[in-house]
Amino acid sequence: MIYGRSLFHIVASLIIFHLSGATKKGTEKQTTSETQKSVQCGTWTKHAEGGIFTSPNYPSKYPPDRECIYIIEAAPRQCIELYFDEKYSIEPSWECKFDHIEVRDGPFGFSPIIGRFCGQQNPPVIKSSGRFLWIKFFADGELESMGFSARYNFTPDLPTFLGLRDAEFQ
Ligand SMILES: [Ca+2]
Repeated sequence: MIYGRSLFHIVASLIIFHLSGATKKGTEKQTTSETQKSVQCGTWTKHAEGGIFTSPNYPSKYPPDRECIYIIEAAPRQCIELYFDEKYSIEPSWECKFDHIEVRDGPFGFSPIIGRFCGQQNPPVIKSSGRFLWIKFFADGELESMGFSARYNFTPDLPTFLGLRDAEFQ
């Protein structure tokens, strides 16, 4: 009798486990067809004094199905420094395949990738090698979180405090 009951319990657990597995698979399927569904958002920004941009609704939860592209442009001979606020949370997932931020060193979605970020720990300070940073925020169809706030400012692209460095470039 006891054996039968615990067997029932195990079977029930397996069914629940299977169901939650199926839900995640459903999410994955949705992710592949995300491009038609996602709402576009984001900005192209080049305020000389720097600025701030955030995920939609920050610090409240971002909505599902979003793809925001932020492009930061510095003046000639300037680079960009990007800082993420500690109040940061993006749905964690293996290799950030669900919600994520992607940062690229250039003006395009095919520029060299600097990093892909999600989870509870805000990304480290990011520096561009040139005048542009391309940043994408992506949210899939379920499980939303607080999102991010990022601050950027511009710095000269050559370290002027090092005479030695200047000599290298001549
Ligand atoms: Ca999500």
